[in-house]
Amino acid sequence: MSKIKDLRSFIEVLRANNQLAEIEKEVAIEYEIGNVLANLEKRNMGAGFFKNVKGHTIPVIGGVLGSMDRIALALECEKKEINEVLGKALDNPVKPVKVSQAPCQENVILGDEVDLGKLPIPQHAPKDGGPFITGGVIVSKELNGTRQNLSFQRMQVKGKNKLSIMINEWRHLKDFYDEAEAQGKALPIAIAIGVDPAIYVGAGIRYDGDEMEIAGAIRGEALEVVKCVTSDVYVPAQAEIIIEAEVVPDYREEEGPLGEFTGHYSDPWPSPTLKVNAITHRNNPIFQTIAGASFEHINLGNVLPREPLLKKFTTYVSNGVINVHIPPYGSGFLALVQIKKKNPGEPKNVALAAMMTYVNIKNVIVVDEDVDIYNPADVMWAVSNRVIPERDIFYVPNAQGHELDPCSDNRGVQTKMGIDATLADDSKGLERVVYPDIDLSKYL
Ligand SMILES: Cc1cc2nc3c(=O)[nH]c(=O)nc-3n(C[C@H](O)[C@H](O)[C@H](O)COP(=O)(O)O)c2cc1C
Ligand SMILES: [Mn+2]
Repeated sequence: MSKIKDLRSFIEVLRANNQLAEIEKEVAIEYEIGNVLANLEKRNMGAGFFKNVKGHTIPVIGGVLGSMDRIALALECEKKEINEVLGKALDNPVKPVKVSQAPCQENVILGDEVDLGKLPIPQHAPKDGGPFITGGVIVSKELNGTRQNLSFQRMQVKGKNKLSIMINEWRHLKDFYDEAEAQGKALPIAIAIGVDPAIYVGAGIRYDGDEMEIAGAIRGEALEVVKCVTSDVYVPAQAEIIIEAEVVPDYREEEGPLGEFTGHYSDPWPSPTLKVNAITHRNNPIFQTIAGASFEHINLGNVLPREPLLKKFTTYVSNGVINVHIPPYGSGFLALVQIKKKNPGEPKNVALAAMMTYVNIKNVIVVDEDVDIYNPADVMWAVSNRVIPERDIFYVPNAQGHELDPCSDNRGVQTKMGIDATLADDSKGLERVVYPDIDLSKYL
């Protein structure tokens, strides 16, 4: 059995592995939490746990899954096994189990007592349009059925019991909401804040079923869900905080701007709104947040959900593929492939396969087995040492990319680029200098 079953137990794991920055100093909800999180990320100093938030009694944690090291801790595997663990989870879903009592309902706030202002909802980036819930997992259920779904949607606070919610195209929540709206009905949903990181990982993945099953598969056991107090949506039992709400039909209101995954601000957007009917929470709850444009945002939305298929597509083209990575510093537009090549043309075929995996993937760099794809310095070293541009770089003009990419047009049309950064077979028989890894604790 996993020792991680909720956010609290994972915080213990982070603490034990020096991946937690514990901040006792009082911090402001406007900009200061976001700024500290961004600076922790730049210096690779762990998740930020803010114990003392000005004007609030609830502590805030952010950046929980902001690095591959912390993701490996969450998935209880080595960094290089992350793709494999997720690929296996997708192939072996484990359905959740219903329970009648749950920690997330230790405290119940209903009706007029509901006040979103009592939750420490941060304003992260300097030009964000207001406080946003960004680290809430939306649990939805189709109106006339039993199918549930997990996803992330940004939500701006618009009142004591009112939020806006941005629901993009090609989302399961959009299917559920469109169906409800066509009948003129509100769609009940719930927002789970602060859960087992396996549930966060599941929520970022597109899967044609209940993503709680993917979270269960990651843990290797059925996860517990409990019925909401005001609806028949089933939510993760160990969540810190649950906001029970409904998406109102036939109404749109502008929300935004917000720092997006490209590292740029998105424009304000007319979005549906949520009416909040209840807030339930554990005793001494912890509020979890994800800063916009942070590595955590990109890891959950672009890296983890896409690496398993990237591995499949590139391996289909070459069985010499060792590992793949979509680094968060590339906004999901860059893919790295590590390969043991047998043919000089192989890296180019592999790069083309990577471009086909997802429209977002624009630039692909293929490296040899001696290059660490989790280390940007090593990748840049390979590009600097092993690339002859006219031989190794190729372009695919007018291909489909992502419309938020600053280098694409409004339909997302753009040029894709492949770089073969593997050492050419005829390259003077050079040998790389390698110092073996050692355990430095013996010396320090
Ligand atoms: C931090 C974060 C924020 C996101 N914000 C939004 C959002 O505001 N609107 C949206 O539609 N998708 C957003 N996404 C993407 C979806 O949550 C993601 O594609 C998810 O897999 C959708 O679930 P589905 O496949 O069940 O529809 C976000 C993802 C992450 C990780
Ligand atoms: Mn889904």
